[in-house]
Amino acid sequence: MKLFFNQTSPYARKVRVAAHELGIFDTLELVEADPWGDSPKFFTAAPLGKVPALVAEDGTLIVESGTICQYLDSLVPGRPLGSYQLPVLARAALAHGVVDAAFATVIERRRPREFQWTEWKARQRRAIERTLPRVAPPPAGRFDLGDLTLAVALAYLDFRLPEISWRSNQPGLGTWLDAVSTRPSMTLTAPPPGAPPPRLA
Ligand SMILES: N[C@@H](CCC(=O)N[C@@H](CS)C(=O)NCC(=O)O)C(=O)O
Repeated sequence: MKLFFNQTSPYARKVRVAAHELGIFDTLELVEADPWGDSPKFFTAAPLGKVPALVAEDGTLIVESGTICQYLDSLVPGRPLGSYQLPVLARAALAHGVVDAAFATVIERRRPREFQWTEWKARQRRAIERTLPRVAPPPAGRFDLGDLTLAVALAYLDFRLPEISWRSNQPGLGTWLDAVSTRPSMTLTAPPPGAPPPRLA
C-alpha cells in the first residue's frame, strides 16, 4: 500500500496514527508529497491533489482520511479502532470538524493580509470554541478512531493556532492529550517543530 502524506498535515497524521495503532504501519510505502507543489506525478496518483491518499494493493485509490482509516481498520481482525461503530464515527466526525476549522484558518492566513477574510477566521474560531466543550475527555486506555482524531485535532491546535488557549477552558482534555501524546503512534507522527505552514503557489 502506498500512502501519500506530508509531515505537517493533520489529515495525514490521522492515517499514520491509525496505522501505528493497528500495527500495520510497516506495510505502508510512504511517499512524501507537497499538495501545493503541482507535481504531475502526485496529481496522476491522487487527482484531487490532497494528502492523505492511499493506493491499496489492488490499485484502488482511497482518499479522505476517515475513509482511509476505516479501510486500514478493516484489514485487522476485530477492527480494533471501532471505525464501523456509529458512536465512534460520530466522535471522529466532530473532532475532524475541529481539524477542518483549524485548517481553514491556517489556509486563510496564507493570503496577503489585506485579502484575508477576518469574519471567516472568526467564524472558524467560534466553531472550535463551541465544539470543544461538547467533547468529553475519553476514558483512560481507550484510543479508538474517535479518540485518535481528537488527539490529532487538539495537537494541531497547539501546533498551528496556539493563541486558542483551549487548555484553560478544557483542562480535562489537556490532561488527556498530554497522556496520549506519549503513545508511540503520536510521538512518531508529530510534526517537525517550527515547520512552516502550507505554502500556496
Ligand atoms: N477531507 C480531507 C482533507 C484533506 C486535505 O485538505 N489535505 C490538505 C493537506 S493538510 C491538502 O492536501 N490540501 C491541498 C488542497 O486542498 O489542494 C481528508 O480528511 O483527508
